Parts: sequence; structure tokens; C-alpha cells
Amino acid sequence: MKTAFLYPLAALALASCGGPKEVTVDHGWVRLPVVAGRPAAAYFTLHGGKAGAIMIGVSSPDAQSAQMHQSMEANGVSTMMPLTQVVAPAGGKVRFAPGGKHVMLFGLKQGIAPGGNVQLHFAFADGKTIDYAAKAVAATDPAPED
Ligand SMILES: [Cu+2]
Repeated sequence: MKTAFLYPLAALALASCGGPKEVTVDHGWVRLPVVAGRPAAAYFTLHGGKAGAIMIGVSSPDAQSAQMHQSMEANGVSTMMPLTQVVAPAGGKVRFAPGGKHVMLFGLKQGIAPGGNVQLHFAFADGKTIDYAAKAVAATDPAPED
């Protein structure tokens, strides 16, 4: 009976090797504001790669400023607090998604239309940087599927 359990374990070990080797950002998109001039919000998945990574900042050449935030609900009221860093574990990932972690973009450049791109620049504690073009999504459109 015991040997039957070897197969699922082996499959698990293989699956954990499947992520990207280097720190990677994917599934990035930006929710455009309902009213121009209000902040936009960027969402994405951060993969730690083999070694893990600590993201220490996000900026955008398409916005005046950007801040990492964590949304949370307390007593039915939704609030957010700034994050100074986000750790992506080795072999794991962290999702920035509506209702949770997000990057708030203030002063988004005029004229970025749905379907266009918003450039994001990610900085990591070890000096690495990633430039990523996130897809702009209209305020009223559904979130893109993963
Ligand atoms: Cu926010």
C-alpha cells in the first residue's frame, strides 16, 4: 500500500521546478480610472524565480508617481496602506490583484486608451530591474483572465 503514495510525491517535486528561473513579472494590467485624473491601479504576478526576490519599488514613465499598496477591509470599510517592499519567495509567486496588493499610479499620462500600454519599472533589493508593458483596461471592462 505504501508505494502507491510515491507517485503523487514525485509529481509534486517535478511541478515545483516549473517556475521561471529569474525573477519575473507577468499577467500585468492597469485599471484605468473612471474619471480622468483619478489614480489608476496596476496588477500583476511577481514570480520569485529560483532564488526569490524582494521588490522595493515600482515606478512608471507614464505616471507622475507610483506606490505599492495593500488593500484591506476592517469593519466593512475598505482601506489601503503603503508597502515598502514585497517578498516573492523562491519558486513561488505573489499576486497583485483587485482587493489585495496593487500599485497605485498617480497622474497617469493623458491619452492612454484601453488596449494601450502602461510602462512599469520594477526595482529589486539586489539591484535588478524589470521593465514591463502592462495592458490598459477600461474602468468598466472585466479584469483580463490569467
Ligand atoms: Cu491603493
